[in-house]
Amino acid sequence: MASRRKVVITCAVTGAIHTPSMSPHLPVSASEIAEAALEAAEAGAAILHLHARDPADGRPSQDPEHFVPILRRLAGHTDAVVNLTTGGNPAMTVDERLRPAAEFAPELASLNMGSMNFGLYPMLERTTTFRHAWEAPALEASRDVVFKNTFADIERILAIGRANGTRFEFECYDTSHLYNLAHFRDRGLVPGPMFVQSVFGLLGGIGAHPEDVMHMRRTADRLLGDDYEWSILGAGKAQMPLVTMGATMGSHVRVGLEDSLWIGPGRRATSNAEQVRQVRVALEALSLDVATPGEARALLQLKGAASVGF
Ligand code: KMH
Ligand code: ZN
Repeated sequence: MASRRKVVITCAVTGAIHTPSMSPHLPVSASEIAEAALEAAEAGAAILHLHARDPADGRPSQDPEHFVPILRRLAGHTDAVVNLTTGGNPAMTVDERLRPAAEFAPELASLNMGSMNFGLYPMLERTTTFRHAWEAPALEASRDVVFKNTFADIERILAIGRANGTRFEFECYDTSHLYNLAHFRDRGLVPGPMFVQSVFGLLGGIGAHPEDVMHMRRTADRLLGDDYEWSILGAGKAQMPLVTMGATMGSHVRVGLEDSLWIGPGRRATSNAEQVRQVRVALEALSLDVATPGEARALLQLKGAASVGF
């Protein structure tokens, strides 16, 4: 009998989209981020997608110094795969964004597959009181920021992976990003299996309608054949409906407070682990098995935790 498909749960723990005032449950300090990540792994996340924040005021930071205490706490305390962001915050330079992946040589790093608008400013309508002076201007500035991921930028980050053995979570926010990924695959710069994270419902990317999910899936199948592992995330309120839809169609799933602060209509998630537990219940109700970190490593052909630089 064929073995049952294993679904890899990624938890994106803090991110750069939400600001500290948007939820009292968003981890901000290094110890909060590390504890939230450990709890998410305990709940069933095989992959931990990590950003860091400046402890002074909670702003997103790609300074490797801000990752060190998080990575130290995780090393030896969880078997989960560590996935470091190279997206950082859309307003940062690519030089800043790639530093943690270059320095710490994680098993996985995110790689955003095209330049795009990245509209966070509608969130200003939902939060009116901010604790830190940087928060509202950062959201407002997203009206006029291009999240820069040119072919040259992508090539640079791919070269880091070739040098240090890091593989990538290819973040695809629209069908054009799948074409970009196929382009790099055709040039021999991206070995399979490609881990494709389809991102739905971010302002500036594809929407979160089921037709959008179907179209991304069909396009990925056509361009990438069977040389990819498909994962799905929905931003905000689209999170749980979309990952459930994706899982029934053969995807892996990503949840976490980076992508949504919610656990249900009008109800804030109290932790990353709560979202992991909720998606786990949904997967098990669909008779789908959750992958262990070891199974995720085998599926994605990762180098292993013994080969990271932290
Ligand atoms: N929050 C995701 C939609 C990255 O870290 O490279 C974007 C993201 C980017 O995860
Ligand atoms: Zn991220």
